[in-house]
Amino acid sequence: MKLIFATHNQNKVFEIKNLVKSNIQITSLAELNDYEEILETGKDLIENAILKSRTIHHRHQMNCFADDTGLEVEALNGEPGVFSARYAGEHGNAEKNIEKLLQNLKNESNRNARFKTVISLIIDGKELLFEGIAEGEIATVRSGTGGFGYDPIFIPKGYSVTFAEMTLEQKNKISHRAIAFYKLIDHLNNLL
Ligand code: ITT
Repeated sequence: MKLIFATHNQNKVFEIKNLVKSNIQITSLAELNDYEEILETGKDLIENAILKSRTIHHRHQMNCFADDTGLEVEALNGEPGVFSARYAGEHGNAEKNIEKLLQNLKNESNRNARFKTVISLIIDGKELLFEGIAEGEIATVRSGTGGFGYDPIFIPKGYSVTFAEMTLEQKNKISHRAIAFYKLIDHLNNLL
């Protein structure tokens, strides 16, 4: 089975390709030479995930899925949430996004946060949604060089290290994206 992963974020492609077995072939937009921007104008993660999957399905007429992910911080009433990629203004500038988040949480003792991923799958004309959540805390300083985005400041619940200090295999056992993606895989396995 072939599926396009509707993302321009190569870190996400890397994570997901590491999770799949050989019965599913994931094609990235880069492999299709598709670098055209997909507007993320939805009001929440669900709307944005659907926007991305529908755009790419329309463009390539192939089964596909998209992931929209947000970091929800309790003390900031769920911010940055749907604005996670452009929290500090510029899309995908992880360094500045982390800086702004740490600044906004300065002197805050409630560091509870969670990553939420919504995956929108379009398969044989049907649309389905899958969700994955990873609970955790925001560290006071950055640690680690692995992963991407907010990983250097996110400590998953039950651990004392950040996602960025874990190997890809460790992050993929517990991450929001992996949890949502395993639900998608389960669904596909039932179809096969
Ligand atoms: P696409 O829309 O092309 O998929 P994107 O990077 O814009 O790529 P999102 O809209 O889902 O992706 O933005 C979510 C942002 O949240 C992303 O830019 C990262 O900074 C961050 N993020 C997403 N997944 C993450 C993860 O597993 N670990 C750390 N940060 C993550």
